[in-house]
Amino acid sequence: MRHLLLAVSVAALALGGCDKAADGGSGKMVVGFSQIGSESGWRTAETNAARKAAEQRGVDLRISDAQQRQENQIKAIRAFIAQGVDGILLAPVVATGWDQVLREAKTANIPVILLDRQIETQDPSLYLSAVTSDQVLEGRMAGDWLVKEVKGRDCPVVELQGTVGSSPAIARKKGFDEAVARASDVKVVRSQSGDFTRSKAKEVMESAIKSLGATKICAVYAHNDDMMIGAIQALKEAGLKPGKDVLTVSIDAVPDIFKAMADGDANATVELTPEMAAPALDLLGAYKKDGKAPPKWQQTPTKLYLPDTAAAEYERRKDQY
Ligand code: GZL
Repeated sequence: MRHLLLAVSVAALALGGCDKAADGGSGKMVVGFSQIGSESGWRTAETNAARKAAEQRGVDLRISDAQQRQENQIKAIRAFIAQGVDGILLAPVVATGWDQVLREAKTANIPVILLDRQIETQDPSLYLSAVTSDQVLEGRMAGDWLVKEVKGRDCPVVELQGTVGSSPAIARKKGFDEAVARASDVKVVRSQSGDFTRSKAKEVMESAIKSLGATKICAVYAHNDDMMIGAIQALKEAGLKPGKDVLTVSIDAVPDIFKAMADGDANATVELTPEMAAPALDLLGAYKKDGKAPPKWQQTPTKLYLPDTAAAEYERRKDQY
């Protein structure tokens, strides 16, 4: 009988005290952040901004780097659940395959907030809210700029897509296609994933130049600036002048694209703020306090930048990344 009592009291302590176990008695809100990796300058900036936001709010933020693999993100979420954290931030590397593990978080009463990317699910109750930009708008803005820039001239475009199956890659393609569909002269002649990285995008651009012919490319549209930086290297190595012979438009507004614009090697970028964790932690804090569900989507702003402000924008941003 004594053993049974002991077993029951240990179990009760573990269950009842899981919040206590998570914060180790510090009294701080404990949040697990399943981050994708460090595939781009923007991603690294988001991680740094998340650390700063947690510090400013006195939140114990535990960041796990999934190195671009969904299975590592799922493992990290399960570990956060076992630790009994107060909330989970998830930047989902791809849009599908999250229902099971998010159901486990829901069963454990742990709210999940999506950062910078959306998921596809039949059950939106599986996450508390999503802090993201409007990624279709980003693609549309990039396409509208290019259509205006070429003014009716015939313009074959190479598109460097983000990670296959990720919400930004799907949405940014959709938005760009909608914008250029209205202009018969602007046509995507090659569209391939550069996985949001400089190195993969450089390879894809090199093979596009080889197969299409250097003089046949009027513009490059990249789903993020890091891929555009890789493409710019490939274009230069092929003897082309990016920003002049070949127009460029990409997304993120990282310092290096402003440097490229100031050097005359790039033409346009659409801004995406890396400050996604701050609003997410505020939403989480408010929810933990009053239990009122926030709006399902907290949209971050979108803005187009051109070379005329590039030098100043580079100076303003270079220390944030
Ligand atoms: C978009 C974000 C993308 C960035 C890339 O919200 O998920 O992932 O545009 C990053 O730089 O890799």
